[in-house]
Amino acid sequence: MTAFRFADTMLARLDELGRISESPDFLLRTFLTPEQKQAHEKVAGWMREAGMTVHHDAAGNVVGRYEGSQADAPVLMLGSHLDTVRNAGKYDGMLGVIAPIACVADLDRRGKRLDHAIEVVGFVNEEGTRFGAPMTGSRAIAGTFDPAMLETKDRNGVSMGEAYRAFGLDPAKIGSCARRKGSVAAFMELHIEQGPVLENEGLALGVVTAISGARRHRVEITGLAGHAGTVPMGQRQDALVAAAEIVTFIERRCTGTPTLVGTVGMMEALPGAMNVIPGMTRFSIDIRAGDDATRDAAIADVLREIEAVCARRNLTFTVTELYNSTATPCHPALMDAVEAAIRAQGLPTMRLPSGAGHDAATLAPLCPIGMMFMRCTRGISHNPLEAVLPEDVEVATAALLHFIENFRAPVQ
Ligand code: HGY
Ligand code: MN
Ligand code: MN
Repeated sequence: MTAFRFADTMLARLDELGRISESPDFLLRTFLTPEQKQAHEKVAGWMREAGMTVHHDAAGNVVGRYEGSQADAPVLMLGSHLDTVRNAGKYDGMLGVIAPIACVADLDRRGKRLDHAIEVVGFVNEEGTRFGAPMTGSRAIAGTFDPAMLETKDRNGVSMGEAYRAFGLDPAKIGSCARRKGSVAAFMELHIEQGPVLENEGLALGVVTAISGARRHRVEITGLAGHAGTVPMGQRQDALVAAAEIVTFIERRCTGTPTLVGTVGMMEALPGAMNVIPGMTRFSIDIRAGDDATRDAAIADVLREIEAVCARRNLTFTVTELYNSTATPCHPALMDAVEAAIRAQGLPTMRLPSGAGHDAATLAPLCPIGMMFMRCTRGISHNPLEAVLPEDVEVATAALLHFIENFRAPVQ
């Protein structure tokens, strides 16, 4: 063990959370599961050890609070998500919860209180892995949760609303999580970069300038299941071949435009037998860009292509939009404060945009937002190969503590 002030405990905790999984073979911790409950209870214990009071809000977020000297001063909120993608790494999200807890624990050890309270939030369902619709916890706090998302279903046909009730929460109360505008001075999120830029530049930490806007759709194409051996090639209504044409169109359309990316991450061919022509396919579309106009133009072209392919092949289709987030700038004063905090560690830094979505973007309607990026090895994320350097964890936490102790509420 080294003599780090923060990193040893933090990495041990991140390993502990990394072992709370729905699968024995890979990390998977999704929304409204026993594993969510287990992870949140562990985090709640660490929050209490750090001198915070803890509550679980109606959306399922775990919220730690470290009081300030002025009870009604707008709070400085920090945090990130505790849920994961399938076959995840153990730093995406979790780092941004464990680090501010370590900062508050340090303040508590020194008996230091700020004028305002500090809140650390472990958000639920930032990824949308189980139901497709993401950002549930941060939307609840921002007051932008859309109850229609309660109708989205997981792969077993369980709706988000049913899952809430089975978990012991009343989805009708999610609206009570919404914070009053002006009650939160700012939201700050530490997150791994999930890309190669910082590592390529030899930098441990970066200042996030803006967060890309993403839109997610679920597509269902219906043709006619048939016998693989008897239906002539020219008489098929093959839903999977149509989907394949659309997937390659998405790649072509999203290649060559800076910041524009398109991904089909999930694909189901039904009924799913080797000797049956797929009568139905269900797949996801995730398209994002640094600006909404670029993204929306690509999506319009993709939707036209879906219509054209299905018309040509005598198929029907439905498209459901699950998520639509706008490209979100970080607050200039918070960017400056993050930069100052990084430089106070004696480090060079840079400003860079985030291609990944984050809870911070969802909170922008509520309060000024800022993000600090930390290098991750080879920029790999959403993959168990996700890795960080202990010394980066140490200096990121020291910089975050500097940000917290020098925080001045930006003008809203
Ligand atoms: O999809 C994203 O950008 C994030 O990991 N939820
Ligand atoms: Mn992620
Ligand atoms: Mn994340």
